Amino acid sequence: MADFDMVLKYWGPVEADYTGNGGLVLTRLFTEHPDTLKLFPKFAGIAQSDLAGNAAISAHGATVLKKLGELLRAKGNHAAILKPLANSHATKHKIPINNFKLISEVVVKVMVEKAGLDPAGQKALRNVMAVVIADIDADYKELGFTG
Ligand code: CUP
Repeated sequence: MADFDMVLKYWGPVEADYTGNGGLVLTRLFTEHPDTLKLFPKFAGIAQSDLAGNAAISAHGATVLKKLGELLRAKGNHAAILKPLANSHATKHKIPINNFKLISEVVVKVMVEKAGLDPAGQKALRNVMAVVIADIDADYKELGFTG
């Protein structure tokens, strides 16, 4: 089975609560990698202890997971989705590429816990994210952003 389909089998519990799961992903990213919090001016003032209950963080987490869902459903045919995303993350948010690798690992962990993603599914998700990140990286280079 293609990697995209393998991961989509587990997407139900994720999309059933994009906000809750998205909040979990970003809270964990910011806890495990505190420097990533500084990338977001609108989150920078939030104390570590308030991350979990913060509505703005959950809202952005939902955005991230919805975007991932779109990417999975595009099954690799994702240039039209990724270009604008790479563009805004290079020129507006200035998010270095390594952060996409960090958030990918957090998504794997959260999907293990919340959706029971099995080892084959974990490998599939890592493969999907590697392709997505390589494509973002190519766009970054075209834009001259050395993320
Ligand atoms: O959209 C958005 O917002 C993005 C999403 C994604 C993810 C992953 C892959 C692809 C895409 N984001 Cu936001 C991102 C990020 C964040 O938030 C943080 C960190 C890193 C990255």
